[in-house]
Amino acid sequence: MLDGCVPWPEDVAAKYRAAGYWRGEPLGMLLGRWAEQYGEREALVGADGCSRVTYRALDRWCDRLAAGFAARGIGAGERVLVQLPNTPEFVAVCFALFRLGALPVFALPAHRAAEVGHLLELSGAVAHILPGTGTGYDHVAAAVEARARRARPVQVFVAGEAPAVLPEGFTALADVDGDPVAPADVDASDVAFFLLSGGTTALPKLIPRTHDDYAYQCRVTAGICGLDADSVYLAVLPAEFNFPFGCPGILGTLHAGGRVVFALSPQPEECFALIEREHVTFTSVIPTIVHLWLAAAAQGHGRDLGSLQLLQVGSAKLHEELAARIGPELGVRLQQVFGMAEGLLTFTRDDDPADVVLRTQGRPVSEADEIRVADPDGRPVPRGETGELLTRGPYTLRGYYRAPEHNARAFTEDGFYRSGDLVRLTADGQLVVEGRIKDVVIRGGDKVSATEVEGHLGAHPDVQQAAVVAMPDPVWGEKVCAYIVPAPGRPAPPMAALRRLLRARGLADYKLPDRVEVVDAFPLTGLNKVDKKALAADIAAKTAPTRPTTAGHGPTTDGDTAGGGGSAGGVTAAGGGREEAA
Ligand code: OOB
Repeated sequence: MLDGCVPWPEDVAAKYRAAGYWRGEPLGMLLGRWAEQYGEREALVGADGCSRVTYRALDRWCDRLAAGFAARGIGAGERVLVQLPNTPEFVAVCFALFRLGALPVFALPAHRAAEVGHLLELSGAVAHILPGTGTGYDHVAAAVEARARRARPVQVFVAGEAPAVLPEGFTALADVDGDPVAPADVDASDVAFFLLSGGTTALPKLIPRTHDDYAYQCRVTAGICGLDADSVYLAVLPAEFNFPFGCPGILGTLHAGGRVVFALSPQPEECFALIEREHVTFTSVIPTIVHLWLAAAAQGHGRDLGSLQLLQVGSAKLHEELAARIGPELGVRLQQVFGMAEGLLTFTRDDDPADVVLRTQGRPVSEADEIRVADPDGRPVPRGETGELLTRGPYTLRGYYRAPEHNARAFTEDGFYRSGDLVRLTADGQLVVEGRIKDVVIRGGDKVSATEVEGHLGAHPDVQQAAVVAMPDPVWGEKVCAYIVPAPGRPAPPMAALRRLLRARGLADYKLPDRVEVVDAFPLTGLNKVDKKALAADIAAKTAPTRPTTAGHGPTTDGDTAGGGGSAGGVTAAGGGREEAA
């Protein structure tokens, strides 16, 4: 296995192979098989409806792209940062790299210089594939600037519409082409790509996913969702995210011979038009998008959504009241999905009673998934009681990439991953998410590490100390609230200034504080740590619809309301925000 990754113990791996979970089939080879099976059927459709790619064409496209990458020195074991919008090109790039045994490292299009720089560094990537013009952010200009500062320059490939003249070291993805070469000898038990962790640490960790484990995940979830060649999947969430990529999402649909349609934004105008035009049968979204779509449905959108059968909702807690509106108001079957880039997935099932679908996050997708609900000492709690979710199984990692110290804390000695989620199991084994102990804000579906944002806020000269907590929000579930203790004798910086600072430091927009609270001192726990629970309770009380505000100097919004943008393609459900100039 790739250096820096933690393999499953040999006896466990042998068990997964014997049970048929791991079949020794590399993902690049699977595409070849799908092309033989499904030939001239359509595999991918771009949002504009003009780019339509059959299985056979996709197979050829990947071969030529792989040859072009190989000619530019990209080979087996090398890492490539992939940061692309939802387009057919994204899939072609992934499979071209899989065929070479090169490893995509998935970044979100919303990521900026700070995240991109860290990921290039941590992964040791030799190349970065990024979007051209028309995405609302100049990724090319940012890459030019970053290149000047970087000790080790990487090749840059520009997808979509590339500027007419590209700087030295930049290549238009459209020019990457070559006559197919013999595919690399890829071991399916080795790493195929890296997903990003939803970060408890200041900087995201890389999650190695193997060909074997991911192929299994796609197959098993496609089976549960009943996918077949008539399935049409709408990729609404950013494709680099585990949920749309393979739960069953894009890869699960291709495995079944169905069609994948790409949406460039989660806005109902775009998505409903695509559902109608392409007869979409299923999609996966976050609760914030459910809010958006229900609001549009209530207003009457004039689109025929009759083809849509299944709506998977996950990545953040779906409240029962919202869940209950999905069937009646959108005319689709709801499936709750709890998941993590690290592995474990739980789904509610087609034949579950309404109660289970509306109130639980379902049960594991694999009979080999092991779940332990543990107390703070790691001892299992009795069934029905809440504790931390620990898990291991045939598609759950055994260690983050190049992170031995963190791994020692994040995994038990017997290989269970400590998720940081607080859950309970119902009498019939359904998982219910009750909260979390990890220091993460789940904004829409985006995971924001409190530690990361606190570090950047602390860089402001007028900030003595910062603490970031989740603030309840009716549409986003949670938003980012920063508590600030100003430097002695200094005025508290206004929120707009803090947001500008974080942006200038290259942080993705979805991590910027939505609200800033100024206090003289932080409440402390018995162990003299900042009592974040107390801060979270304070902001919850202040933002509760009926209760008056309490302590503190109050928010420093000074007329500046944070925008609603999320990485989920610019969800603006919370709307009504005026954004300060960048
Ligand atoms: C998905 O993956 P990540 O890696 O972005 O985030 C994982 C975390 C979980 O540990 C949990 O804290 C939270 O997101 N989460 C949920 C949830 N699904 C995920 N919290 C409450 N309810 C849910 N249904 O978010 C992800 C990956 C694959 C499929 C679906 C979601």
